Amino acid sequence: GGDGLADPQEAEKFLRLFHAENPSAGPFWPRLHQVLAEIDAWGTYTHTADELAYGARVAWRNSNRCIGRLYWHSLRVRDRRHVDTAEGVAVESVAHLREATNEGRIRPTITVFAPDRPGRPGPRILNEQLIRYAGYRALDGSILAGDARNADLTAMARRLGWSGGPGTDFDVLPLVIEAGGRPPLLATVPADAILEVPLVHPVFPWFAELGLRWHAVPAISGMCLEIGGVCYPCAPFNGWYMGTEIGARNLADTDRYDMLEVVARRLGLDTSNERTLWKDQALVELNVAVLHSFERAQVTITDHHTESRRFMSHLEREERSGRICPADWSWIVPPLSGSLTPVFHRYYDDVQLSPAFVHHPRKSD
Ligand code: HEM
Ligand code: NRG
Repeated sequence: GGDGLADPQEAEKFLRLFHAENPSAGPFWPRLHQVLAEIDAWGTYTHTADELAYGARVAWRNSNRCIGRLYWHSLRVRDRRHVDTAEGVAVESVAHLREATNEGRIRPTITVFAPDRPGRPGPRILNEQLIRYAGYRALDGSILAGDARNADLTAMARRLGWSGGPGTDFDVLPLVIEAGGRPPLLATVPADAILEVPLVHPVFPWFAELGLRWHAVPAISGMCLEIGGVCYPCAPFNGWYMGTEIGARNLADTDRYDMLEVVARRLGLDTSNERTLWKDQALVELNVAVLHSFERAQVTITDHHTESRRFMSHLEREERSGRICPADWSWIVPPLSGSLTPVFHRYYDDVQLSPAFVHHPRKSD
């Protein structure tokens, strides 16, 4: 839990799973006794490199909200448990971005930093993702530029001494990293570690003039990786985007970039009445632009039709392996054309298995 103590029952459950699914890993009982003795002596224990890698992959497999789990087995695991300083986390997070970005051929990757131990909490990245766009809030609370979702973190970074970016809608925030009980460190992510895609439309030349862009890699840094009772509070991971995350949420939600009306106007749609379905039409064109632009830039991205079919194969494969595959319908069904995808037309078990990724309480306020 939060105190850095590892629950011996959670440790045993994980070791059973690890040895059941990895018969070549050696005998279970000696390892269990070793781990229980470690917990007795220190309140926690140290995973082997194989246990860590497997635990991280199974945490992905157990992510009920993730539609992208078919390739859970191929997650690249960077074992950086010896890194526990804010400077070290900054350097290795940037290295993670470079390796994961791979010039657009994105590689699903996780970097695992030092765990919580009794009396010695591990480091923390306060940003929700390694790459996030600043949101600049005026005194009256309105948003002057950027991503409103990150306005709290932006304000926090400024309190800590960040002078702010140029003030565009797409200024990348510095990393805000806590470690060793010291005040948070601000670390700039170098521009050449951030791949971005300018958005254009395959048919409408005016679309490029909107000046929209998005970063190539979604790298979640605000979740704790829990394996066998041990919490790794700093374990940024990434896969690649599904187009709807950008086109149907980040750029479309009214409390994010809120672009539908602008797009609809440029399309010449009748926006006087919702029943013309101008929002729906604009939403489709925005999503067409996202998929087209990433493809043009040779950056890995998936569409919601393909990914839904892959997820159905994943479900089938898991069931054939004798496992249940828990899922959260409300997160799995894409936010665009839900009923056109097979994932819409059924329900799922939604139990929480372990290992798991768990949200930290938001700390940026
Ligand atoms: C959530 C797709 C890789 C763990 C999601 C969501 C999508 C998605 C569409 C829902 C996001 C939302 O609605 O905001 C994908 C795709 C991947 C991928 C296409 C490509 C390989 C990964 C990897 C991990 C992971 C590598 C972990 C190792 C998660 C978790 C969530 C999630 C924990 C829930 C996040 C939250 O609660 O905010 N994924 N994912 N995914 N994914 Fe994946
Ligand atoms: N919707 C968020 C990202 C959430 C996770 N999505 C992934 N994860 N694709 C956004 O930035 O739009 N992943 O690890 O690939």
